Amino acid sequence: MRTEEEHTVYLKDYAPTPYEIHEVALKVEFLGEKARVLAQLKLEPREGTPVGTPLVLDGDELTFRSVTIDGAPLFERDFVATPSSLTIIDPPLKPFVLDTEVFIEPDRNTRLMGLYRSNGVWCTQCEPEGFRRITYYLDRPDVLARFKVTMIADKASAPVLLSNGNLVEVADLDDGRHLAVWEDPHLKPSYLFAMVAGDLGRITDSFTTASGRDVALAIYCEHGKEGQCAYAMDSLKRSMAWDERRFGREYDLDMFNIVAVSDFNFGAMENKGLNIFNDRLVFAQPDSATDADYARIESVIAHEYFHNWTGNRITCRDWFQLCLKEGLTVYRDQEFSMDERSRAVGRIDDVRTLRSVQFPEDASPLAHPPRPDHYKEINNFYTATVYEKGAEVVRMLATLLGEDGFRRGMDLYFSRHDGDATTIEAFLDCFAEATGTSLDQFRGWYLQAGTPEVTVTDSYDPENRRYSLILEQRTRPTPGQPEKQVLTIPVKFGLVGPNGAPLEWSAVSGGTVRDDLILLDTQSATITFEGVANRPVPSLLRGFSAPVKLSGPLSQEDRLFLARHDADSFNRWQALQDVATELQVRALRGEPWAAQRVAALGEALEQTLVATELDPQFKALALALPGEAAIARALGSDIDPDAIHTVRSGLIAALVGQLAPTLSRLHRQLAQGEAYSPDAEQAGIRALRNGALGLLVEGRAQGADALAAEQYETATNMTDRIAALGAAVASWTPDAQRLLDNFRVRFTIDPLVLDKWLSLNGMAPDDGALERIRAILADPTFPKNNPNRLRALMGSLGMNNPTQFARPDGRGFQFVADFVEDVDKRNPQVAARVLTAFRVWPNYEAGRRALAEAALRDLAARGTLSRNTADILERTLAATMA
Ligand code: B3K
Ligand code: ZN
Repeated sequence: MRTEEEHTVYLKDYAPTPYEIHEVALKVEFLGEKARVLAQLKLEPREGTPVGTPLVLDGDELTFRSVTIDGAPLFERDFVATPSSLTIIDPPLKPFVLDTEVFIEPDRNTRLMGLYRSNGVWCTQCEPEGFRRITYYLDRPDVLARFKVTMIADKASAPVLLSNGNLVEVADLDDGRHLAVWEDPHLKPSYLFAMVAGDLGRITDSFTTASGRDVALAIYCEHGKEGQCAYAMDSLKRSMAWDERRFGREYDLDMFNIVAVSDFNFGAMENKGLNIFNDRLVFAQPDSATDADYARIESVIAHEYFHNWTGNRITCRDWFQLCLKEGLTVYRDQEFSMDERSRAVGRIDDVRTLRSVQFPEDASPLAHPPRPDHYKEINNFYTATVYEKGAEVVRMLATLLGEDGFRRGMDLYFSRHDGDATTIEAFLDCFAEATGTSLDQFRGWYLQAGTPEVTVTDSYDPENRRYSLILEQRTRPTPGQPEKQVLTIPVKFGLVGPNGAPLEWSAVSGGTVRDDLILLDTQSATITFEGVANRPVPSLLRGFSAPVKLSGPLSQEDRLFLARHDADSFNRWQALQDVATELQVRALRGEPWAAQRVAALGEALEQTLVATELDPQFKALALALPGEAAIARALGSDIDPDAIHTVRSGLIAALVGQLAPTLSRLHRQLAQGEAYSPDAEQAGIRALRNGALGLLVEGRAQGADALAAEQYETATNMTDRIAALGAAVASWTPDAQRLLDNFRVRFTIDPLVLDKWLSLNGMAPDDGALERIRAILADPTFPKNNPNRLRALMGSLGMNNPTQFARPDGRGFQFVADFVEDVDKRNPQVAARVLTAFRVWPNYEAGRRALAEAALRDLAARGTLSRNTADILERTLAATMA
């Protein structure tokens, strides 16, 4: 495999730069297809830098024009300029000013890193290493400087000129051009730099901070979309208020701007004072966005805003520390969404995401710790492990230290490190110091890959009224980490008595137990409770208090008992999931269906559905039985997706046979008359109603297909319409193709709605799926460079279509590999992301395993790949050597 220049970066090699940059003055002229960038850097050798240490600035695809130091041009022997670096051989050993001039080509930038053009609008993406595609720089997060930016563009085509910080000057120039000068008073790393120039509409609002600062808020968007930005604006204001209330954090500039763009490699970016968003995370109106879209917009707006403190004011020393800002900020946005909506439901949702995205990563050849210690391509480490597991680690910290202790640690972190580029160790030190707790062992969570498995057995001695729990932890080896450390695992628990009430105990010994928390910090622990009147049913890992796989001592009866009685709503939900999973795993291992057990699950679901104390959204989650991927995870190896599909369909058909009357009644009764609102309460009712419909269709209940078709036709909002269509497509009913065609015609204009259609095409389980996808990609009108479109279609095929991706004839693997090779030439980040669908390949049964490996090897043999894609491919294939 030939790849771009290759090198591995190691955490142990970290050293500060020999030169510091204090100030940056950029002047950017937007000239048709090109842009001219003049950069003036005020530099100073760091104390101790030896004479003659070269200054090496990063670049990437830059066209060099000129360089001066303190105003004087350099001789050719004094510097080396290439598209990817500028080296000053022997810089002055005192403060000096470096001026450079380069040209760049935003119109040809299909990688969407650096300065590029989306729908005619110039915009930037610099994290992690995009600034070097704009100008020569020390492009790393520990170089903090003050930025002043002058933008010059044609006024008619780019009336809006935005950058970070505050607008300090505007002026009209001759020949129709104008300029804007922006100054950011805060020191920042280059990855937080941003610039937007174009013809955009906007909505405005304002927010007054707790200490009385008036902040002008604006969301910029394509003309005509202003009406779709209201929910994002509302989410922003609620986020600003929440961060003041919950963490005492205020905003620190006079303006806060958000720009929605159509071409963006991921969700959004927290540039200081100028967040840039993928438009799918800004635009919402009831007939094109679903409840889930609204919730996602709320959480990402919050996430990027919260970065202002966790990420921007306090940033990362190096990219190994990425989860210092990402894990912590995901934790904060999860808490925000739970406070704004429902805690119980939010927790289940977050755990579902963790298990479906991060657990598979952690069990794959791509497994890595939340804080990795080496990388070849940092873009490949914006992963579920860094984000979602990173958030779980922070959540465990909060669980261990309690609400007050956690807040004291956060306060210390904010006060001690404001203005720093820092590390995970420094972060943990704040909590250790603020609470007097040693976190040495806890730190292992950041350094170790793999999902720990916690196995629990129990025994009850009625004579002595003694109950014991034996807990053991184990983490399997992951690539590069054959030996694993014992971790500190907080296991929240309760003992539930026969009538459903908590069981008391008089004394507890062995292990560390604090109130409702077992601290498992040894490889195994036996915990004995004295004075326990009856055999309890243990409710373990309440609220999913640690990101582990738990296998407990519970029988099906115990689980169904907890599903009804547990005071912890997470475990009520978990109990039903576990029962459904176990039934399917048994069937897949060749045991005949135990009709009685299925009936008992059906009964428990029925009781859940009619329980008056449970909220509809929770019920909807209970109805969402573990998907095919979850069953595959429970099996672990020798996966045959077709067998899983068959078994799961069998279980659903049996359950629906029992539940159909209740499900139909719910569907009828929960129809909403009032006007659509995205609030959690209404959304919960829709989720339950649509969950009922989905199950009826999946279980092939009589009349269900027609019901779905009818709902599709008569729906008054996108949530209900797409739910009906999705149900038809997922079960590939006789109406599915007709409804899909109808949807395509009905929504020709809105690209974000097109994405929904593309996703459904990507996940359709029928045998015609690949041919349809091939035809979509071959259509000359298909926007083949837009990341949203590509990911909607191909991400969905790779990640949400287990039977067609892993077809037994290997055509699914081949198809995705061909796509990766093609798109890699234009957008390596999209290609690498789609390729990660293969990470599960070692777990397939032998036939599919061989086919998947062949597709990967063939891709490796086929020519030059980007560093992004080559890195994923190499690591994915390394599994064979493990
Ligand atoms: N920090 C950005 C992600 C940048 C991804 C670069 N490949 C968005 C976020 O996490 O908030
Ligand atoms: Zn983030």
